[in-house]
Parts: sequence; C-alpha cells; structure tokens
Amino acid sequence: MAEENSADVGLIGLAVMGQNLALNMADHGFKVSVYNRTSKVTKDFIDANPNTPGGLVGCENLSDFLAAVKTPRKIVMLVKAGPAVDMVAKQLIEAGLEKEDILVDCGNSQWTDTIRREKEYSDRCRFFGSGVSGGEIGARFGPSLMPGGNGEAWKLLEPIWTAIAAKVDAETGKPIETATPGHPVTGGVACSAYIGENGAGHYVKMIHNGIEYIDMQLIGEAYFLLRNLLQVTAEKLSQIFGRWNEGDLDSYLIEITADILKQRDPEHPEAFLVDYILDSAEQKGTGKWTSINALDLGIPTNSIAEAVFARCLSALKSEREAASRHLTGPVYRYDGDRNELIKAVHDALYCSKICAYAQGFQLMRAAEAEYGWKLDFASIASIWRGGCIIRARFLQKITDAYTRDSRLVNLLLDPYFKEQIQNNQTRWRSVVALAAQAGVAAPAFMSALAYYDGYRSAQLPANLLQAQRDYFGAHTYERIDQPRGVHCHLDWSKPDRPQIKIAH
Ligand code: NBP
Repeated sequence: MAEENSADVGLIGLAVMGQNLALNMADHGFKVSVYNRTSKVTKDFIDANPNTPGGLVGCENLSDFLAAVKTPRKIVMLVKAGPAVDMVAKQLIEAGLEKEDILVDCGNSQWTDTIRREKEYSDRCRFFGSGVSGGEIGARFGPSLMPGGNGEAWKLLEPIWTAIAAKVDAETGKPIETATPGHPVTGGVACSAYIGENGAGHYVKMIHNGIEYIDMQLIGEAYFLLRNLLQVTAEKLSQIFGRWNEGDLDSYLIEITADILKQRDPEHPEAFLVDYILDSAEQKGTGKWTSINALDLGIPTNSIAEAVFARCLSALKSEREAASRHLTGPVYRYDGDRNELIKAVHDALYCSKICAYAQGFQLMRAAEAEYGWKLDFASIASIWRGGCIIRARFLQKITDAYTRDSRLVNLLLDPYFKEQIQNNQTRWRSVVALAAQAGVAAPAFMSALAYYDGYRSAQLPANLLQAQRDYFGAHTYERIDQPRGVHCHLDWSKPDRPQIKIAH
C-alpha cells in the first residue's frame, strides 16, 4: 500500500489524456497518486514510468488511492464524459472523499452537467470543472486549461494548473514548445486562468471547441477551392499552407494541415494520404452544443453552426454520391491568375476567421450575462495562445483587442480587425462569388460574409418579416416612428382601419 497522505494530487482515469496529464504533473515535481478502473492499465503505466521527477503512486482500489493524497485532497478525473463522471464521483464519495476535498472533472463534460454536479455533490466535496485542450501532446507537455468553479478551491489548484499549462513568451505571446519528458518548460506565461464560477470553465472549453470546428471547416474550404480551381496536387497545397503559416494565419491547425497534405499514402507511396481518406466527417458534439446554446441565447453564430452542418452534410456520403449523378451545376474552368487566387483564398480565410471568432466571443458575452459569470475576454484569448488546438498568432490580436477595450461589443469593431476586413474584403468577396460561379461548396466562407454584411447593415429585411408575422399571426410589429416597445397590429383584411397600438 502507498505511503499515506504523501501525494500532492490524485488522478483517476489512465487513458491517453490521464496518463499524459499525470506525467506532466510528475515532470513538474508533483507526486501523483493514480488509479484506473482496469488495474492492469495502472500497473503497466507505473512500470513504464519508473523515474519521474515527482513520482507516481499506483493504486489498485479507491480507498488506497484517496489515502495516498494529502488533505484537503485534489483529485483530477479524466474519465469518459457523461455518466462515467457521476459513477466515479459517487464511488469516490463512498470510498471516503471528504467535504473539503476538491474533485476536478477535466473531461469534456457539458457545462450544464458541471453546474448540476457542483450542486449535487456540494455537501460531500468541492466539485470543480476544468476544460483541457491540446489533445494528448498538450496534456503531456502543456495544455491550455480553462478552470471554473469555487474560487477558494481554485486557490489550492492554481499552483498545479499554472505549472502544467502550456507557456507562451511574455513579449510575443508565441507558444514556447521546448518541453521533453522530464524537462518541462520553465518561464513564460501560463495558458491557464480562472474563468469563473460553476460551469464557466467547461462553457468556455465548449466555445473553444465550437471555434475549432469552424477553424477546421474554413481550412477545409480553402483547401477544397484551391484543389478544385487550380487542379494541383496535395503536395503543392502543402507548400501553400506552409507559406501561410509564416504570416497572419500562423497557427497550429494551418501547420498540421501543411504536414498532412504532404504525407504520402503508406499503401500507395506514389499518392498522398489525404486523397485516400474518406470525406465523411465525424463529431463528438461540442460544436453542436455551442450551436444549440447560441440558438438558446439568440446569438448569430452562423459560421460555427455552418461548420457543424458541413460535417453533417459530409456524413451523407452515399446520398451525396447518388445525388452527384443526378443534380447538375456549372461546368467551370478557372483561367485567372493563379497566384492572385491563392492570395484571395488566403484573405477569404482570414476574414472569415475573424468573423467566426467575433461570433464565438459574442456568444460568450451573452452567456456571461445570462448565467451570471464575469468573463475576462482578454484572459480567455490569452490562454488560447498556446497549448490548445486553436492556438494561433491571431489570438494575440484578440488579446490586444480586449485589453484595449474589455467591453468591446464585437471584435469586428476593434480597430485592428476593422482594418483587416476593410483591406481584405474585396478578395474575400471575389472568392465567395467564384465559389458560387464554379459550383464549389464553401458554406463557411459564405456564411461568414453574410454575417459580416448583416452585422454592418443598419437596415435588414426584417421589417417585411415582421409584417408577415403580423399578417398571419397578429404577432405585432414596432414602427420606426415610435419608441421601441410600442407594438402595433393591423387587421390586414381591413387595411384602412387604424392600427392597434400596445405599449409594453
Ligand atoms: P476516454 O474518454 O476514452 O475515457 C477512458 C477512461 O475512462 C479510461 O481510463 C476508462 O477506464 C475510464 N472509464 C470509463 Br470509459 N468508464 C468508467 C467508469 N464507469 N468508472 C471508471 N473509469 C471509467 O479517455 P480520454 O480520451 O483520455 O479522455 C478523457 C477525457 O478527456 C474525456 O472526457 C475526453 O472527452 C476529454 N478530452 C480528451 C481529449 C483527447 O484528445 N482525447 C482532449 C481533451 C479532452 P478503463 O481503462 O477501465 O476503461
């Protein structure tokens, strides 16, 4: 049995994320008590990692696991999101978890579940939720961490979170990516900051993932347009993405795209792997949750929803194959300037990305009011600069924007982003027009542009829509010559009758 009360932290769930996060903690000198439901996994993990700086304590049952950790205990869960989290929480409570102990769910749980769990377990432990992004490499060498829950509990967790998080350079905001096993990054600014009460951390992680969906979709559309219009190989496209990664689009996702595109197919070495991968996307739900939440709050995150629907459409592979034999479109051959097209697609991608982030941050602004949080948008953008999947040079610009004005209504109104779209929108529009002309699906480019044009329009056709609603359903309308809140109704079958006015 492990020495009692000697570990700094306990970690339960030793699949890919749990193992890597435990090693990350141990690299930073924390002694970690670990447990996995299937004991062989624990044993193999301990055998494979005998000499970590902090030390690992493998436990075969939950009582030993809890006894090994210093009190008040900090217990980190990395089990499958969903019912397993409640099962494990209840088992830990039965095994002796105490009221002052902190139970941190680091999985991709729904933020509403985190709020529910914090309340449900409040007389048995301090339940806390922390978003973790960066996949297995991030977990191992520095993820982006989005902790949310009780503020007192956070004070106890903070030293560990700050130590294990990704680090960015204090001056440039660029990720410091030099960690190797046993040699973690020292110095720099940690990509971890307290987000807010109860489910705020998991909420912001959900938004991160929603943005990840649209980032990936936009890159996919850029790839698809260039491939179809220029008829070039994946390797050539890899070079284009590689160049883009040296400029404004510098990001992890563009970097891995350049890598992916040049990868040869192991089965057909003369071909590229990407051309052999089936075009049917899967999803785990966080983009859908973001879109549902946006609909609930009435916030137009068109592009994020479009990215989710684009995956849904891709998944109708056999239907699409059948339809492709019946439905016609234009026959188009691009004969314009090839470099100009590459530049235009770059600008379309950058402008669309700005709109997508504007939508994500607009949604978070609505959420903080609705759910009673106080979100620091500069801080959120800054902890996404390193460690996570959406990390990008661009996030320093968002950090700067919210540092200049913490109450910025919409990112599009920040002077930097305003100027970027002002300077690049002509090419963005030409790409959207070209996609329509050529019959190449580019739903995210198009929806981002529609969002931009809609957001900058003082006048939209909703006047007609309101008239229609009043016509068929007596839903009333407001008038431009009356104060807001005065609702009118016309009996459209007798239009010469005076309008009924109802002041609310
Ligand atoms: P999984 O999501 O695949 O979960 C597997 C782990 O959960 C195993 O340790 C398994 O134990 C344990 N588990 C399950 Br399933 N049911 C259990 C139960 N009833 N009681 C106890 N343990 C149970 O692992 P993962 O991919 O490492 O992800 C962990 C969490 O981190 C998830 O919430 C995931 O969404 C989130 N996340 C993952 C990534 C990523 O890139 N993979 C990134 C960010 C966040 P067993 O060995 O006994 O089956």
